[in-house]
Amino acid sequence: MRYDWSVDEITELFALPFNDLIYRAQQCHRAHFDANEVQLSTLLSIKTGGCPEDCKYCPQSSRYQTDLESELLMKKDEVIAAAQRAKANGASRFCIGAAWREPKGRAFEMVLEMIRAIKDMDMEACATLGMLDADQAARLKDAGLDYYNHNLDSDPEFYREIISTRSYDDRLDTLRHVRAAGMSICCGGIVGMGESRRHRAGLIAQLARMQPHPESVPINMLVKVPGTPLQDVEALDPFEFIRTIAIARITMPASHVRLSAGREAMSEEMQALCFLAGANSIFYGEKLLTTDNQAADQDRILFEKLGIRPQQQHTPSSRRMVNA
Ligand code: SAM
Ligand code: DTB
Ligand code: SF4
Repeated sequence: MRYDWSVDEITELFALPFNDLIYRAQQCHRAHFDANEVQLSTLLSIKTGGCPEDCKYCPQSSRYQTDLESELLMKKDEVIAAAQRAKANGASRFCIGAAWREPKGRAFEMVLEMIRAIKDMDMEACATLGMLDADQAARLKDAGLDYYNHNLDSDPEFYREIISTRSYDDRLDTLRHVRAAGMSICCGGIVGMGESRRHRAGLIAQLARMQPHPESVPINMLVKVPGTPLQDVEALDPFEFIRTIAIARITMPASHVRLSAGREAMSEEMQALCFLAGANSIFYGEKLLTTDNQAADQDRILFEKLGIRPQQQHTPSSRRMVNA
């Protein structure tokens, strides 16, 4: 496994003929995974909108006028019911998200209870709650959390054009706390925000230089939400998105690369090319956090056409014993 990828080297991968790039990605993919298996994660926004941060892509920032209604923290019973539905539909991981800069006080305690309840249902649990300190990371681990999602979003240079209220180093600090607490990391970014190819290479280099690599790497295509500053940004060429997936696969060969936000606007053929390029995880269910996702029925039809199987759940009881 390599952890020394340079931005130049990754830029060279971007410049390969498409067929050569996809062939290399398939070879890496097949060396580490069953190429016909895709992991399914279902998202739930447990605290929607009203976020103090200024991420220019995000409908949940209180700074932008979007159609989104802010909501209070969900009740534990509602979260359990949603997790049960996700499990019944075949998802192996349930991921709860909150529009916070960081978790605080009583709300954090309630999230810990939600995580314990999800773990009691024998599902993998993931959360994305903003920045964490070392103590919060340890408490999430103690509650049974398997994965923490915290994205780098872009390379350090382009990042400054997208977010001013939280630094790149703040993000790296949170990721260090997650790792030190013994949780798996889900970390990726967004493309299609008007960044250059060099910036995309810089994002992949940041992720691929993490040692160990993030276990999950979500590659999001920007969902352009009216009212956000990025609402009118020029669309990214679909092949450039597929190349980004392929390069994530080549540079982080044993990680799950997730074809994440933006699937609703992608053709079946484009999604199939993403799977061919090495994507082996998706968000599954009608909604992402606040925007629409491709319907589960359509996913089932697409999987059938492509002969793809959902990845079976890990044996959670053995995992719990490891965590104990
Ligand atoms: N508030 C927490 C934080 O940002 O750390 C957690 C939730 S936040 C919504 C999780 C991630 O969703 C962001 O880091 C970003 O990568 C992704 N995201 C948000 N809005 C998006 C959009 N319009 N298109 C694609 N991805 C988006
Ligand atoms: C990730 O990388 N993408 C997900 C999840 N991690 C939390 C979120 C996508 C959000 C898309 C916009 C929305 O639905 O609000
Ligand atoms: Fe807040 Fe997260 Fe949205 Fe940024 S991405 S505005 S931190 S909810």
